[in-house]
Amino acid sequence: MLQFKSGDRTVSLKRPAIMGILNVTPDSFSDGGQFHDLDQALHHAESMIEEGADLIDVGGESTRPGAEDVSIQLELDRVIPVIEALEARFDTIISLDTSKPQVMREGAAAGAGMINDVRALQEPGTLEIAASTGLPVCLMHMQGQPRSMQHSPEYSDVVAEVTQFLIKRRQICLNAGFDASQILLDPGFGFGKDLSHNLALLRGLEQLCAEAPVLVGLSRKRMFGQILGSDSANRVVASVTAALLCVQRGASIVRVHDVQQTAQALEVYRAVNEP
Ligand code: 7PM
Repeated sequence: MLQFKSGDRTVSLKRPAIMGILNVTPDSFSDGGQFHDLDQALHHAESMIEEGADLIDVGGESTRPGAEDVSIQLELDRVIPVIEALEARFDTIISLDTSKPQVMREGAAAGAGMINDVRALQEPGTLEIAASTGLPVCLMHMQGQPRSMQHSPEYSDVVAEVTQFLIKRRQICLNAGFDASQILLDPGFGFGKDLSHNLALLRGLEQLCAEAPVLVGLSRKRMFGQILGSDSANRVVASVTAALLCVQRGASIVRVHDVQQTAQALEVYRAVNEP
């Protein structure tokens, strides 16, 4: 599986790819209204593309620990205009971060090129709808739900359990009609995992990478505040380091906020590994 296709666009997975995280939560400090938010999002996306993002991840539901659910209409209102505008302006594949079937359907119609589901297509209706879009999908592991997942995550063998879960979900997607090359797996760093779980997953990432192309998201996560021993506001260097460690273990796509810095690290990685 050296590439995945999205319509007429292809992302080569021979080299690690960068997915830039686009913030589309409304700007509460401005009274500029929806146009202002959309304009901000487009500028942000444009900079990430210039800095080297191969994909842009658009999400209208906050999955941060403790977050409450967002209504279908609110999620659609946040993401659809952004997807339409990105699709009209850029060639970059748009990844849609959602767990709702209606948002998957309308997002695909608006031009999304990939579905990123932190609930791994387990919500009612999502497996069928996602399969019907024909788009590639990222299946992520999460223990519990965002509201309470960090309360006391427990595993007997976190690497084995996460890997087994993802292999099972992947098989269910294959049965539903997905092509093997259209399925990415993601261990879900920080989603119902404490620091020791996150570190074990990173350490053992090769096991998952042996199964399918892997996407990882560690960017600016709390685990770095814990490692650095302070609630360090600046987690960029830590995040880039961890992204590189994942790529060394075989990750195909890194989902990041800091595209330019990650792109520089991957340039060095490539220069060493592709003489
Ligand atoms: C607070 C904590 C805010 C965590 C936001 C987050 C992933 C994802 C997210 C991931 C995939 C973030 C996360 N994380 N999708 N969505 N993998 N596939 O850092 O690790 O943006 S939300």
